[in-house]
Amino acid sequence: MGQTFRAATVTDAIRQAKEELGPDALILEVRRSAFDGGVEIVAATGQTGEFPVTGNGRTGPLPRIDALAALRRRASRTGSAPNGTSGESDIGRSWGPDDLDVDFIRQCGVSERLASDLAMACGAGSALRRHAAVTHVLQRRISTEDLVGTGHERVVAALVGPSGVGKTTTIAKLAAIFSATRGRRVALVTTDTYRVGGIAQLKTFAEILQLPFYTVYTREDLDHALEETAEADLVLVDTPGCNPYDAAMLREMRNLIGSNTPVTCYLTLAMTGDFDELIAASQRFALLNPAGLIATKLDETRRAPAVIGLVEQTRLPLTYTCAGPLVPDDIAVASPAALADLLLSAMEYRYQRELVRQ
Ligand SMILES: Nc1nc2c(ncn2[C@@H]2O[C@H](COP(=O)(O)OP(=O)(O)O)[C@@H](O)[C@H]2O)c(=O)[nH]1
Ligand SMILES: [Mg+2]
Repeated sequence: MGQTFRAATVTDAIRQAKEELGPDALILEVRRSAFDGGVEIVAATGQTGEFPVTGNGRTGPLPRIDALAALRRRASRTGSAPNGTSGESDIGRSWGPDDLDVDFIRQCGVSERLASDLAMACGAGSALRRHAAVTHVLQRRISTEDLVGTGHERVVAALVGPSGVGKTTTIAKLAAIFSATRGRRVALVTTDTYRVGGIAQLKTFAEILQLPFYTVYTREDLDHALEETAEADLVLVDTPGCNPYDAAMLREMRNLIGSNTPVTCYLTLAMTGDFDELIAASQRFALLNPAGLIATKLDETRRAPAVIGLVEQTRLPLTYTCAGPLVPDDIAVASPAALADLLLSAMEYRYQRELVRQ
């Protein structure tokens, strides 16, 4: 196991590692820090025999070992080669996207054209070039943006979505990160007065983080809470799980937070769901006019690239991705590079599985 060092630049992080572990420190991994835009390196003393093969996939690790290329070569030698090139080497396959890669990406809900461009990019020569090529394609075709800008304008954001997708957990993660590490004044509001324990869940986080907390039953309550929290830079509004097919509940929610209020809604969806259902839910939640998407439970699926299809189809910018329940660690700002990591790790997993099946 290595030790993690965080700093603004790689040089600074390496200096820290060498001070701590000695001049022979081995740098095992370099990755972007998901939140403060700095870097993290994992280093160990020179004598260690341990060597982690991949990063956690969430914070944009730079791949050191080209596992995907190795797996593709083995898959092609053992007969499951794409484009009918079984038994041939990689040479001669660079002229077009790999059909199996296109199929896999299409199955994640991505359009034929984007899947083809992504699969083509996945064929790039080295792991780093592949990552750069996929990131480049995503940069042009998929929009991502942070819910809170770099300025200090006040943001009032409500997380809306079906039940159990992780709205309350994500609010706790955002509240912890923005108040503790980004120094923002955060206030919490809940409108989840339906479910037993709905209020208590967020109230507990508010107490732990020592943040102002308001429970809102009516539009007047909300106006009052927003007045009371006028000093806060970020007000996070939790909402009850809403059945996308319950039109009355959606309207009720729109009347509370979705119309003539300074609240911006973010649609939160768990990526474990069936893709068509996710699209249907996003169409139903359009009533609340969401400004962006938050994708959760990416850790519980092997079809994580579905998030690319979802962003492509809904045309909503992706703000955050969550890949685990831990507060506040399991959240990352969405970016084309992070989505490229997701896609490439899912492809790697697919190749590994194919090899095991043979
Ligand atoms: N594996 C995993 N679990 C999550 C994630 N986000 C939330 N959860 C869990 O999902 C469950 C429901 O979360 P909750 O925040 O109460 O959902 P809500 O009904 O949308 O507010 C809880 O057990 C959370 O710990 C995630 O990204 N990955
Ligand atoms: Mg909740």
